Amino acid sequence: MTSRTSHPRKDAPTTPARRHAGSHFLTTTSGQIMLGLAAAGLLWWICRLAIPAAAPPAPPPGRPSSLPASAATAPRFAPTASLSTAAPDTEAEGMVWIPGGEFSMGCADPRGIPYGGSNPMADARPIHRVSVAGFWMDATEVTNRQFAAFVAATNYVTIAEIPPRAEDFPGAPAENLVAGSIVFHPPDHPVSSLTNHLQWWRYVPGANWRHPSGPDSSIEGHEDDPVVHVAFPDAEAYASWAGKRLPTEAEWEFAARGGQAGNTYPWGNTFRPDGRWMANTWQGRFPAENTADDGFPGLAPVRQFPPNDYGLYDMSGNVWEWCADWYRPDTYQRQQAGDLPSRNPTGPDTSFDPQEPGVAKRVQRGGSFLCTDQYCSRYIVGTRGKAEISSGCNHIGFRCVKDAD
Ligand SMILES: [Ca+2]
Ligand SMILES: [Ca+2]
Repeated sequence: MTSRTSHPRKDAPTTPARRHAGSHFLTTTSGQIMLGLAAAGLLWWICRLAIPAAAPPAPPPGRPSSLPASAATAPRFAPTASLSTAAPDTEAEGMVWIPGGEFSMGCADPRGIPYGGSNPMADARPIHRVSVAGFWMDATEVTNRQFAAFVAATNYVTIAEIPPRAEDFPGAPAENLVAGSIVFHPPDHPVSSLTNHLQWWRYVPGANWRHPSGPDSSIEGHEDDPVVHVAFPDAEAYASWAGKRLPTEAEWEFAARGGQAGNTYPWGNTFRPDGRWMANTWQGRFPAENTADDGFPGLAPVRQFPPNDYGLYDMSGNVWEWCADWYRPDTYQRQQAGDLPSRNPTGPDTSFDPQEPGVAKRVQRGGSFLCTDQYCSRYIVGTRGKAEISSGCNHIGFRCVKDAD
């Protein structure tokens, strides 16, 4: 559906694990090729990773500087009606049972609320009623330890580890045909504008899940950190191997809300209740100043912050989490209108992002350790993110779900 996904491919890779990518194989290949071409123009294209393409617009004149969270979130939400489905008798190791039910999905305009940032989040409206069946969900983001077990069992090779092929990009300089991924690299000085994210994103040859910051970095001692540099097909491949699947966006949000209705965060409406840090986000002036007041300047091992009412950790912050749905900004409008189902929704059939027409994107949720009220405040539970499906990054991970047997 994009120039990348339709790029011709003459043969297939031979590693058995590659077959896990299934129908996404062509996408995987072409995406990796693009990642290898680290020219500035392509980097600009690739680096738009679930973050605003430009500085979000300033609040309109006359907007109150601060609204109580209840005023910003409550009016259009209705109570969650959880199903009475008890957890199945069988255990699911490392997973918690999410009972399912009907809930109000979406986000009120968060501008003007504390920690709400300045992005109107229009793609998360209208707030609308959605129902999901019960399911199991990983209590945590998938960790390096878990992903290593998958790779050991399958010899799976992630997109970021595969060098691009010269024949797919005739004329590309050989030095650009290198495997790698996108890494956050903060500038050593404050930036005057947040419109140019090339100021803090770099394509790093040799960066991948084993080497999150580049070839000289390692996951040794970080086994309980969430795995990163996983593109969408990589996450799907892990889920398939584990007998699981990626959550739909509706499942993810139902779970993140923990049975509550209309809260700003998975834990409530106060960003720091009683002064406690509830998620791994960014403190300081983004992107140059990182005070790490929450204890973690970068990734945190999973389970470092309190779980939500369903027992799920890090549903806000730490790493973005891939969802199964294609991204479109009008998905909620179509669901509200009955054009898309509101019962166990799986999203639209195709992707479209007016910021980058023709680029295939899946939904991501929850924000990351880089989220701040100055930029991309998508730790707010009802907000939505999106990313090009073949692009990994050192703040993108995932967790899985599983249906009841
Ligand atoms: Ca932090
Ligand atoms: Ca997360």
